[in-house]
Amino acid sequence: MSQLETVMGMATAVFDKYAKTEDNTQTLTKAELKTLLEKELPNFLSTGKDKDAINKVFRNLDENGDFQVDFKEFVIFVAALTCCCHKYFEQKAAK
Ligand SMILES: [Ca+2]
Ligand SMILES: [Ca+2]
Repeated sequence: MSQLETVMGMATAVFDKYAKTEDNTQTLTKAELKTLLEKELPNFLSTGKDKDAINKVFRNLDENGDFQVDFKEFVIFVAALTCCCHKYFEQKAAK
């Protein structure tokens, strides 16, 4: 697989891993999202100190308002976050 294909596969694997912990296996609850962010994005999002932060992130991600984050909503979030971090990754790659 190419690098990009690997990234796509890994994004899917990460989502599945946390989505299947509780409730609907196809979607993330707020608790599942919180664990995912803490474990997988510790450098980008610190939700630990601000108790309301996870609520804000969850509300922003849950575009259709069903109190679950589905794969599409997750991918949009990852894409948006990657855009925000574009410069950061460029600098890292240049080193
Ligand atoms: Ca779930
Ligand atoms: Ca949703």
